[in-house]
Amino acid sequence: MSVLQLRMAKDRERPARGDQPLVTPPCFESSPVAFDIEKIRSDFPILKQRVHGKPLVYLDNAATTQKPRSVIDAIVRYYEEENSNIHRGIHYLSERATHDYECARCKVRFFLNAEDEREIIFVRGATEGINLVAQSYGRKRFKQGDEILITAMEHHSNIVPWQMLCEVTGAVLRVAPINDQGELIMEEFEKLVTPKTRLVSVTYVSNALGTVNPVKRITEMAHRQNVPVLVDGAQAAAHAKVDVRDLDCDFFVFSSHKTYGPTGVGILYGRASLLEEMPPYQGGGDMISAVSFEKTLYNRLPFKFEAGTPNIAGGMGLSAAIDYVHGIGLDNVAAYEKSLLAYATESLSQIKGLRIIGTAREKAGVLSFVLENAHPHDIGTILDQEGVAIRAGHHCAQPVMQRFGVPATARASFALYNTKAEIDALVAAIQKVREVFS
Ligand code: C6P
Repeated sequence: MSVLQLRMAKDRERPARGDQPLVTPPCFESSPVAFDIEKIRSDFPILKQRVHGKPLVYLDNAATTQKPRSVIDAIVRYYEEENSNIHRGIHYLSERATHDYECARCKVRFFLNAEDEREIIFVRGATEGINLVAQSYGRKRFKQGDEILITAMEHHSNIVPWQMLCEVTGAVLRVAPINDQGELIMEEFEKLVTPKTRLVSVTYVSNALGTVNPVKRITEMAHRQNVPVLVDGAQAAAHAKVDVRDLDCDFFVFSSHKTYGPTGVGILYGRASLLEEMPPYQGGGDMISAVSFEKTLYNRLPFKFEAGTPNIAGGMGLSAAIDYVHGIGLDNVAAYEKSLLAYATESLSQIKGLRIIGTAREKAGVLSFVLENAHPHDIGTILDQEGVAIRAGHHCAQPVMQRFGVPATARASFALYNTKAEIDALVAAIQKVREVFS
């Protein structure tokens, strides 16, 4: 992988904060190089581990991805060389940390192809991003009888915040159905976008089924009725190029930790015109421009939504993670993971008594399955003894389990460092489960 070359972009003619000096954001100027799996694997220190005496086969990437050395180093570097609070100090360390943190924001902007850094809000993760929109955008605008449209394949993070909002506003949650393959039924979806719909909120990629939703078609349909669209990109951002302007979505959320970055940080992208009108989500330091007991004036975007000291080290780590995936090239990643998924689907389909849950035509690297006579938790436990890490359970998507009539599934999920040999190890371990339970 080539080292990312960063070009210092021209200063923008916009003050970073009140009358403080500008930060100088970087832009990408790298072209991805050939996909070298051995090199990639060597970038991830944890993959060298043995678990229960067996080489670690990490196939729980939809829960969280492993971190490359460069991300770990970026976090250590911040604490060793820059540790200070940002946006507040006038001393060297604070200015340096502020600069790097704002560079991270700029990098996210390019990563998502957003128009402006003001549209990039640092949050704790996808969950907080959705809650922010629900509480800020939704509380202000929604009233009795208004409708929020989601799909039957959503993660709880894209269900519960809307239910909470419905409780206080009297709005109603509508759910677009999915077919037996786990695909959104577009005709039904379209019928559910009505003059009462105030927001559509859909996942890009289902964490439980692997289905990739036709987000661009969804935004077109919703926008024809002037309905804004939130895209939950938690399972998408690390696996394919995301272009919020091409998708034409109004909000987009993702979590750093599923994108090779650290936990505790994530991004809410919002269209500037909508964010401008939205009230702050939380109050506190940094989100204000002036406070008195009579009145508080809020800061400008994006700081209006960033109350309190943020996860600064997390931002540095996310920045390094974006450099990392950008250096490999998300088109390369998508093609590679597609080949892994095809190989795994073919291999697992040969296993007697195994049923794949989620067989959509458009799928990302998630393979959910059930096995005759074996509970998914038993599958997970036996696989773990073989060094194979998968997730077993409802994957925080209980309505999906109900839709498919299963209490839980076992789920293998792939990332750019996985190999076909690891899928063979998964298959061999599943055969052991069969031996135990047959
Ligand atoms: N899914 C999984 O194992 P947070 O927890 O905020 O980083 O991400 C929440 C979230 C939102 N949407 C989707 C589609 C997700 O998959 C997730 C997280 C993990 O599938 C943990 S439950």
